[in-house]
Amino acid sequence: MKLIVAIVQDKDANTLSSEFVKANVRATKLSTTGGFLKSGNTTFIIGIDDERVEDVLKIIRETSHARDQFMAPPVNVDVTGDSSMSYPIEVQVGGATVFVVPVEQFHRF
Ligand code: 2BA
Repeated sequence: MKLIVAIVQDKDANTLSSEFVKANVRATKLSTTGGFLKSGNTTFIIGIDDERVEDVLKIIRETSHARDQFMAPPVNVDVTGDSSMSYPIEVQVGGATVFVVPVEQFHRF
């Protein structure tokens, strides 16, 4: 068994949830926050048999889209107290960041 941790953009999360239900993949959806953009994203945790890992990755790959996003860096203030304008920078986010890790034990009580 493997644990798949998939971080996706909020915009793709509902479609991905529906695809998991359709494919009979059990998943837990968490509201998370990206450390860099400090904005919301969605993390799915999925416990799945080894032979179904590729199916799950395919669903995630086909449902998650890369998008360009702008972020405003913090305003620079120097020692004299003068501030200088900082310009928005563009970063490409996603499609999905996925970790696949082995599961030592799985219980449902
Ligand atoms: P964020 O940390 O908010 O990062 C959003 C996007 O900003 C990243 O997209 C990347 O394009 C850019 N970025 C992140 N850190 C950067 C840095 N130090 N310098 C320049 N650009 C940077 P993705 O790579 O697609 O990541 C999307 C989200 O996936 C991340 O949101 C974070 O929540 C998660 N993530 C990505 N890599 C991770 C990792 N190694 N461990 C844990 N979470 C990760």
